[in-house]
Amino acid sequence: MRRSLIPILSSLLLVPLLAGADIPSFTAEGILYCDGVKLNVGSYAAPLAVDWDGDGRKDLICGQYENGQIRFYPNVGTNDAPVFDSWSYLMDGAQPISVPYG
Ligand SMILES: [Ca+2]
Repeated sequence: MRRSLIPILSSLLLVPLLAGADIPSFTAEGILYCDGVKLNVGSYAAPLAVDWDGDGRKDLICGQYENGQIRFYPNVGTNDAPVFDSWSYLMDGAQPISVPYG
């Protein structure tokens, strides 16, 4: 079963997505947490699940409205049960990457 990340208000939901369905069917699986706190990137979250660090586990990359910065949440759990306990901004040298926003 594929899963999808859905931004809802300022939190993120991880929801199952039925692969191959003409009309996707979503069921709420739960709000994502980071280090025990609701994962919140402010408004207009733009999430993507991808193995960013190459360890075989899908991480969370999430754009945020504020300053157009991009957060990286490494997955320390599994692909079926992701766990996030820290995050950092994606950097370009010493500066956080910032993309146009608004
Ligand atoms: Ca990874």
